[in-house]
Amino acid sequence: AFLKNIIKHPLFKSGDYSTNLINNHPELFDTDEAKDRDVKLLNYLANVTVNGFPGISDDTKPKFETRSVPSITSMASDQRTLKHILDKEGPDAVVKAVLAEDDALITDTTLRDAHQSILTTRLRTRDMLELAPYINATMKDAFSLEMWGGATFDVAYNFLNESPWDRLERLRQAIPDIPFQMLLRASNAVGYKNYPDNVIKKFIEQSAEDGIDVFRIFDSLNWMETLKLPLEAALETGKLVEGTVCYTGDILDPERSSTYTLDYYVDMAKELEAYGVHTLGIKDMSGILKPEAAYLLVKTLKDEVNIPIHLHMHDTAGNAVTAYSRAIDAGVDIVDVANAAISGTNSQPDGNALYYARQGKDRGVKVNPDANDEMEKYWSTTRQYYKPFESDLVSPWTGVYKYEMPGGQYSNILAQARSVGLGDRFDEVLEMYRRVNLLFGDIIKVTPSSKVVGDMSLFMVQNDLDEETVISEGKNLDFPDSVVSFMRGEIGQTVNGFNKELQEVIVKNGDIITDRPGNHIPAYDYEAAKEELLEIMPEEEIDDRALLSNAIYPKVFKDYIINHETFDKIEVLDSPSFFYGLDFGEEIDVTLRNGKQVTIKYLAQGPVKEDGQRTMFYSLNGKPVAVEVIDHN
Ligand code: 3PY
Ligand code: ZN
Repeated sequence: AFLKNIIKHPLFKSGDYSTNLINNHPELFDTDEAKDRDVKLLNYLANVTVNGFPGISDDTKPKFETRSVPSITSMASDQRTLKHILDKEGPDAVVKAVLAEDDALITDTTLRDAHQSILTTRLRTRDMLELAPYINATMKDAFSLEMWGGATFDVAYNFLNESPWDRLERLRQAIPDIPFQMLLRASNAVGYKNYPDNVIKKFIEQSAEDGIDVFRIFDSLNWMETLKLPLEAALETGKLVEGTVCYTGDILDPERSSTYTLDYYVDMAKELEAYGVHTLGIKDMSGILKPEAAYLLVKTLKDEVNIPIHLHMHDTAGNAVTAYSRAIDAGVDIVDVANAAISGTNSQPDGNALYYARQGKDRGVKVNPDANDEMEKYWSTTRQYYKPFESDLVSPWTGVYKYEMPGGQYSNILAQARSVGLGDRFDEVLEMYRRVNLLFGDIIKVTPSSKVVGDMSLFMVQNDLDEETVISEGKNLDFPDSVVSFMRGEIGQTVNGFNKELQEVIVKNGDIITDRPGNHIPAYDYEAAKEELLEIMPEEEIDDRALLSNAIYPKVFKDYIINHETFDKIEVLDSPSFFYGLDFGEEIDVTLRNGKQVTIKYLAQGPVKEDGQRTMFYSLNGKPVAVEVIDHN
């Protein structure tokens, strides 16, 4: 009878809650509790402890430094920010304010592109939220925070078990004073293919409603035809719309390309301006805009267009601070930087480095260097949690000038190459990437067109093909889906058109389109989708957000819903526990979304049973709880 409550057991009290005690007396643990909502957290912890987290191979949980959150000392609460101007007076007033600014402004990308580029987009909402009040208090001079879009949408669902909409909503509450910016891949939205027009429009409306202030919209082939519809939809929201030109080639080197000349960029910029966008984005997704090219491009564009110019670069080659500095000399209005701790290499350059680079110049850059230093401490401790997801690029790589590969792609393609046994031939893959670009007619390479070039490069190296044999033998080959789709015109038309011979062997008997892909995609049937979702979620939860996520990522979204049913609100777990589970005897306090506090302690694990399950023993608020988990090892 004295064993009725394990907490009172002398061995338990003395801290000797050994596996034996627990295994010998499983009846002490209330397994019914496992159905309870809070206990779903235990299901998750048990699972991650036994089976690990996808992409993390360490068996033992590393010891992490204690993370301190900087305290807010001075609150300039009456400062009028661009967010206030946008909300009260609209986007044109923001444009005016930006143009009136002497110094260059910044967009901070730490919450989106920086971690997308160097931590494989794994940064969790919880780690953003903890710093959010400090960000709001200290970054009021910023043009914007890029915190949504790109790959963050699917990765949140797919790998982090959290909703990107929820991230937007919660960050919005915590950061009310700074404009939020998202990256939208034109008609590919936040995905890799063209979506129906009624999905693109609704997605933009919903994003605006939920808190996006600045839409940076680009097309992966710089094709105006696919840009128009999303630009129009975004303009209708009353938010700020950044029409974007992707940069490739080298305007300083006429030998490199007769396509991507200074005139090419000026023409597209003017077209976008005429379309009514508020700012012009120059998106150097690979980080290949050389410093003097940056000067020339910005100087020319400042003469040719009247809207603010916003330059986005990656620091892959190590030259981005110099390039930004030259762009500032030439009059650029806004540049994209990241916090030092998640900056450099294929991420954006460090805002503070740029600040110091501009000292002694007439035009500075509006950053708060002391606040950045404080945040650097927070982010560098945080970055350690994500170490298994770090990209392989740890030092500057000037090879990017030759290969023109976007920031986030290098590590992806390296992983892909390794997975198909081409790890040792990676140099060949890179060189093939350069050649495939030319074979495809010298195209813009950014998501999703960059993936097409990457897939084709791997395919050609793997099959020992070159430019000639790919055409002579192509009829008998099954090309990667992305390549077939691209050659059919399904992501749009390229600047120089398709190579007809190549198109024929790749597409074979399939249809080819030459107009806007959206013209060929039937409208999305939201009613039918709702019916389908009713099978896995309650009606009251099927809102527009759910429908949109399902429209863009049907499988990823449904998997998330099903998983979420099992694990519930695991976003409340701290990242070390989320990625590694708990160590034996480790105790954590968790604040649930409803504000309730729970204390969880990991006591022991049972052996694998015949049915492949293990029993994992925890205490939850002092109460013993056992949960069953399938051991996949
Ligand atoms: C994205 O589309 O996610 C990008 O960051 C492209 O550069
Ligand atoms: Zn980028």
